[in-house]
Formats: sequence, C-alpha cells, structure tokens
Amino acid sequence: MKKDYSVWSLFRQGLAHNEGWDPAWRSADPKPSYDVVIVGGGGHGLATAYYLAKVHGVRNIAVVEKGYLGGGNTARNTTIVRSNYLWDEAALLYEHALKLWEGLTEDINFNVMFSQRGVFNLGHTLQDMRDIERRVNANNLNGIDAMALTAAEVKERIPLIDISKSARYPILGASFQPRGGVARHDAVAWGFARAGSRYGVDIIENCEVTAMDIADGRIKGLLTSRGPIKAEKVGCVAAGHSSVLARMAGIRMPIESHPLQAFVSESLKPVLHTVVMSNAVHGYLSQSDKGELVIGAGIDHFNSYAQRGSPHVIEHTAAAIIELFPMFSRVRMNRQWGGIVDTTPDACPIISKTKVRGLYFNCGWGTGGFKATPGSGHVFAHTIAHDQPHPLNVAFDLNRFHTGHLIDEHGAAGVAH
Ligand code: FAD
Ligand code: PYC
Repeated sequence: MKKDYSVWSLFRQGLAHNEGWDPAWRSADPKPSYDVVIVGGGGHGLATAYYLAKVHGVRNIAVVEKGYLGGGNTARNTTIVRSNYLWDEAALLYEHALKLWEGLTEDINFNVMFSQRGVFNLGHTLQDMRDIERRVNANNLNGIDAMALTAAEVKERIPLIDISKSARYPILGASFQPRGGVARHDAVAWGFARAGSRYGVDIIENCEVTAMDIADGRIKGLLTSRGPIKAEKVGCVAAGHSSVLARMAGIRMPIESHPLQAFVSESLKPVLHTVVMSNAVHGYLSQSDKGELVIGAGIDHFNSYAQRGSPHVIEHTAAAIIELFPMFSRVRMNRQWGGIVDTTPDACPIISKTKVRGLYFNCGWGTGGFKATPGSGHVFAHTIAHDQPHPLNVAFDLNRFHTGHLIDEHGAAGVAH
C-alpha cells in the first residue's frame, strides 16, 4: 500500500497513538545458529552488524542484547564527538569515525542529528597550554582540524564564559576542533538497528549471554537466557561488562569498570552554541536541541557495575560548571544518571582477536567511545570478516599489554581516569 506522508496523515497518527507506524526494526527470536553473533546491542554492536552486512556481505548475523537496544552507555552519554587525539594511532582511528559521522545520516537513511558545532578543550595552567599546543600540532600533522586559542579568543566565541583572572582555575586558552560536535544518541542505535535489520540482521533483545561454548580452542556458540545459539564467530561489544564476558572465555581483560555520571537541566532558550570541556575543573557541557544543558562528570573512582554514582561527584561537577559559567548557578537540574565505563591502562580501546579462534573483542572505550561508534563498528566488522585487523586497529590489539606498546591517550581523554 502506498504510504501517506501528508500533514493530515501525521495528525491522524498523532490521534491514533502512532498505531499505524511500522516498527523501525524487526524484532527477532533466536535461530539455532548464525555465521556471526554480536554480543551487545549498543551503538558499537549495531554498527558492527550493519557494516558486516553492508560492506562484507555477511547475511546470517544476530545482535543479542541483554536489555533493550541502546539502554547501555549509548543512551547514557553526553554525545561529544571529536577526533583531536595525540598519537597517530588514536587520532587516525577517531578521525576515521568522524568522517563516517559526516555522512552517517545519508548512509543509514536515519537522521542522527550530527551537529558540528565545535568542541573546546580548555586549558587552565601553563602546562595545560603546552600540552594543548603539542596536541594541536600533532593533530594538524595528521590533517585534523584543530587550533590553539587564547582566553580572549575563547571569550569571543563563547560570550557567557568567565575568563576572569580571579577564578580558582583561570582559563588561559583552549584547543578548538570546529568539526567536532554532538549527535542524538538514541537515533544512532535506532538508525543502525533499522539499517542492519533491512539487510536481514536478527536483533534479539532481552537475551543475555551467560556462558560461552568453547571446544578445541575455538568458539562454538553461546548460552543465553533464551537458549543456546551456535555461532561460527562471536564479536563481544559489551561496554561496561567486557571483562565479565571475557572471563566466560577464560580471558582476563586489563580493564577496570567505573560509574560515570551525567545530568541535564530544565530547558533554556539557546545560550550555548558549542561544546565546552575542562579536565582541570572537571566538567563538560553542551546545550541540547530541546534547550537542556547536558552536563557530564568525572568518573567515580571505585569499581562498580551499578548504573549510578555518588552525589559528591555530581556536586563537584556542578561547582565546576558554575565556575566556568556563573550564570548557570540559577539553572535547575532535572535528572541525573550513571553508566559503567570500561577503562584500560592507556585510555585506548581494545579491538582484537583473542586466543580463542573465532572470538573477538571490541571494548575498553572508557569515557570516550560514543564518538567512535561508526568507526569502531566499521573496523571491527573488517576484523571479524577477515579474521585480521583493519589497518586502523592493528595497534589496538590485546597483545599490547604484553609487549608494552601502549598508546597513552590519558591527556586527550575527555575525562580523567
Ligand atoms: P553500550 O551502549 O553500553 O552497549 C553495550 C551493550 O552490551 C549494553 O546495551 C549491554 O546491555 C549489553 N550487554 C552487556 N553484557 C551483556 C551480555 N552478557 N549479554 C548481552 N548483552 C550484554 N563517549 C564519547 O565519545 N563522548 C561523550 O560525550 C561521552 N560521554 C559519556 C558520558 C557518560 C555519563 C557515560 C556513561 C559515557 C560517556 N561516553 C562518552 C562513553 C560512551 O558512552 C561509550 O564509550 C560508548 O557508548 C560505548 O558504546 P557501546 O555501544 O559499546 O556500549
Ligand atoms: O571523550 O570527548 C570525550 C568525552 C566527553 C565527555 C565524556 N567523554
């Protein structure tokens, strides 16, 4: 039947509580076996399934998710996207992702509301500014748009910010990436789910992986809360629970899991047209299209799998934001939440084959994986399809923690940990 896209149709659908709408993706029951099973229905897992189908022609794929799609960190993050990392390996990986973001809405035919409104990383000490200059120079050598700004130049672009010298941590300048920005987190999960579903990917929610069937050093399948599933290959993309899954395969991941919190304010008229981050005072914020201030905190330093954190961390972040923007002291906050982030010793992800043949892990994105979602899915799909890393993720192999070839990105991570 021909679809009716008129205004009247929209009105009718509204009154009918959207009953005539087609679901965006097909909800599937598990089949007995698949060529590839992706564990984790967040943005990274769904993107992996999509690129496996689209780029590598794999057709018999399932994504199994223990809760609902995008209910993990994908829907809990503050959606900052940038690629201004220090070392070549990381910068090229995140830049690959940023280029994919720039065409993503068209590619998956779903508006992910990618808004390139620029990202500022503030510097508050002489050493911060030296690090910023070093990072900006390294970015420029990699063809990444980045510039170092003075405090006056920051003020010119963000009139509300306080650059007075009397602040506890005065702003001395910033790095600025104009192509950075934010995207709509839910839309990323829904868009990849719909696009993958159209290639026949089975999306299976409320399906928790509880054990792995491994024989003769090879993955044979998974035990799940919805029964056993056989699989030729398994890709685990379960941010927050990567080490739990790895343990099922006898692998000890170099990962610590921490809560990371965020909160949003009531809606305001548009006042902040860009993204501001400060590692020194420890807060980052942007204004959503609905007008809310979206504010993120530093990690809670204890390990936990609970998706909440301590009140003092939120209090500390609120103080930091008020220090940067004194006028926000009168804004009321609406809600707060936490997610679990898997951090690695070098603040870089693991995208890797494992000692178990056919079993792959993509994890350890810590506080900064949302920005990588399309790039991460793209290179991980290549790794699974070819049983070889994509050139961009060779350096992110699990073995680097044995060989010592770490890629220290603590300075460029948005949140210190
Ligand atoms: P998820 O969306 O968490 O997906 C993993 C899925 O695996 C989950 O849905 C989970 O339910 C599922 N799963 C786990 N175990 C099992 C199992 N046994 N069986 C089946 N399924 C399982 N990054 C940025 O780049 N920019 C930011 O501004 C930013 N801000 C952040 C703010 C906060 C408060 C938080 C918490 C994170 C932030 N991040 C940010 C980090 C970012 O959210 C993550 O790195 C990224 O979303 C990870 O994506 P994912 O798809 O792997 O994870
Ligand atoms: O990695 O850019 C980042 C980030 C911002 C907030 C949390 N992570």
